[in-house]
Amino acid sequence: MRQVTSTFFAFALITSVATAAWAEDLVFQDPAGDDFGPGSYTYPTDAVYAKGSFDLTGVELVDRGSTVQIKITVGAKISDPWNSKSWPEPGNGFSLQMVQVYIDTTKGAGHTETLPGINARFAKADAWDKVVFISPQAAARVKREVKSKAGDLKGSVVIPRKVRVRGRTIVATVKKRALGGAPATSWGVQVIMQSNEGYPKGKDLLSRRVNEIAGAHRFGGGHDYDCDPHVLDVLVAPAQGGDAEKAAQKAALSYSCGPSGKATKTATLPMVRLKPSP
Ligand SMILES: [Ca+2]
Ligand SMILES: [Ca+2]
Repeated sequence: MRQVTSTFFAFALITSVATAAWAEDLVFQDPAGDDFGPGSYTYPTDAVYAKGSFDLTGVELVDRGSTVQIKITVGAKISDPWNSKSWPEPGNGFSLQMVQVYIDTTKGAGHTETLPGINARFAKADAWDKVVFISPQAAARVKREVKSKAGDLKGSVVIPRKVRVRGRTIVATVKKRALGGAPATSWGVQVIMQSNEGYPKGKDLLSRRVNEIAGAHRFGGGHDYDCDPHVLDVLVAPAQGGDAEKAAQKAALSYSCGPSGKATKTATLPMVRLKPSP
């Protein structure tokens, strides 16, 4: 019996060491100056949209035991010009940004469509299993919006337990269980930089539109129909922030619109993997 017990403990020890070695923090970088979507997008004209606010520069997924911290860093101090704490459902201390973190945890499973309002997709080999929705809006409001606009995906949408701001970084805390496990280098990750829209149009999920001409609260340089990706900045491989990643982003987000305003080519987002999956 003693031998069985000690064998069991030896096994448990090996297993926990192996798990600890496997659980790695994931760190991605993105170049500055590519907050232009497919290359042509411009910020809304209202002065609150400060330069660099939608320019993703870094993403980290950090293992904190029972939770995972997701840190999103941009090229400007995170501000709260619309005083989110005073909203009817008090917000998270910032106003402008909204970020969707798509994660491919399980090879061969998952969704290829993005959340409503984004107008982009993933290839089948890059299908995602979870998306973390990081917004200044109260969790209860996000939950309602997801239920009414993306009901078929709601089991795959993770709403953080806590979202806060530190300088140029938004820090979202999610339950590790909700992601299906600890961050692993075999995961594919893609991060969409968008803008929080408290009065979304149609089926848009709290996202801001990109039009042909920028408006006070509309991005410009895109298309007035839904054939253009409503995405300001994304990650591309190798996610080390090199200049070549700007060109790779333009290629990934390229799209075309038919005469009726329907996409003849939909922007296809790559999953970024730190280590190729086996
Ligand atoms: Ca960037
Ligand atoms: Ca980028």
